[in-house]
Amino acid sequence: MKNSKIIASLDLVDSKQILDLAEKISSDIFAIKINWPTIMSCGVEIIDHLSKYAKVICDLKIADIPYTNEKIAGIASSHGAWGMISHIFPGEDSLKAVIKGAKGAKVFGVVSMSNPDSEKMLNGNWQTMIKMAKVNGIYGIVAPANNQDLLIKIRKDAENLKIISPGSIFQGGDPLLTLENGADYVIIGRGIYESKDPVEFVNNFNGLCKRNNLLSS
Ligand code: BMP
Repeated sequence: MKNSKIIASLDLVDSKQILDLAEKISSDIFAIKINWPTIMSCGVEIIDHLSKYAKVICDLKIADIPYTNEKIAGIASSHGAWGMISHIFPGEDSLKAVIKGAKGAKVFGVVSMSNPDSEKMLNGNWQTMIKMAKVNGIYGIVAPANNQDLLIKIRKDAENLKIISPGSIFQGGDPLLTLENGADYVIIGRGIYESKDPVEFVNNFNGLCKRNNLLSS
């Protein structure tokens, strides 16, 4: 996998379209993220197929009781997921069950979201959720690319946790600024798969990162 800061969110519902796009861009991105619409439309095997091209992060936003969480995480892991996204808000027992079910796959916890109304509910609790992420030793967290003030605060508090950031381009965030403000990777969906030339898009963005000293080589 390429030295890239891009996690491509291939939020499509046609297997062939997703696999064709994965084949084209996989050498120029860090990872692929897929979500519920994709898995429900293409079947869970889409994780196995995509894993041949790139690291796959399953955006499952796991938020159930521990018994169910462990099963969800276990299924994603058994199909080759490199990582998965879980909610943290249901509590520590539920998060621990995700970690157990993930069997070594990386767990990313949601500590804030990019939709405007998350400011009214979820985002105010980011510090508590980061604390829980650290105590339980998960790999990373999700923080918004379209709320730089919040992202900067989260970066300061997150220490070694990796930050992956959605909310660029179609949701108003600037992906380069997001990396400059401390996100480790930007999650980009429509900006890639709705662009005229996704390969050109990812190459241009990798070039921009390089020129801004955000990539080591
Ligand atoms: P897009 O770049 O097309 O806006 O896609 C962003 C992706 O990140 C979508 O899959 C969305 O579900 C996800 N996402 C988000 O936009 N905001 C969040 O706070 C958390 C997400 O996982």
